[in-house]
Amino acid sequence: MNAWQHIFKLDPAKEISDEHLEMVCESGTDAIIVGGTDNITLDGVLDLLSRIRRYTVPCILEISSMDAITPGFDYYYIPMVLNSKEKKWMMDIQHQAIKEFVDMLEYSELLFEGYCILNKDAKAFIHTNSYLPDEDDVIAYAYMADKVFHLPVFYMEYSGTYGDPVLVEKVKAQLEHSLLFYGGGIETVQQAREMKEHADVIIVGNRIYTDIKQALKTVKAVKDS
Ligand code: 1GP
Repeated sequence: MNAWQHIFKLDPAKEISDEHLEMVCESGTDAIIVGGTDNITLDGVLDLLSRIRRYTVPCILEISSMDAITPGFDYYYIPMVLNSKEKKWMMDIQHQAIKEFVDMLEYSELLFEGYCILNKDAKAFIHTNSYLPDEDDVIAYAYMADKVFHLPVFYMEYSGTYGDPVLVEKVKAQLEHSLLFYGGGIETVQQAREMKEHADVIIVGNRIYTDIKQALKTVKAVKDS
């Protein structure tokens, strides 16, 4: 997992044809994350899981709803939203999930992500009652993820909009141990390359649904760079 560079994120609440799903799974990406914010149901998650399982690509559930947790994934990513104004999204939901599901999930399959949501219009930002941190705030969160909480991943989440590569570079310089994940608004080969220059892993989501060909090109773009 430490050598991963590119991940596609599929939303169980969105439709994807078998043909496009095959393209995504066979694209050479390092893994597929199943995750989203709205209308996440167990049926939707199970349907996508069984369809992705036809392929060999590793499959991860990013847990956003306790009602949609199921065995069968290779890994489970659990966001801890550092810039939420409510402790619930940083600590309490995760605490509850561990209490309820600890027997079902192997510890080695779990990965806690220090999430920093940086697009104020993103559904996840609104849903988790987050505030928009300034640059110094973000860098301090990166420090906390890396050196206080020792989280394996610090995730700069711009979901739906393209972020600031200069800030991504500054955050990367702050991290000694945590991997830097960047996600949000990657639509072109150039954007994929620009963010991958500093982030360890880029995550491409929405582009799969708006222009599958461009989305697929982001894989080669980062693998060749
Ligand atoms: C969303 O970070 C991912 O959680 C990817 O964002 O959908 O904007 O590509 P996009």
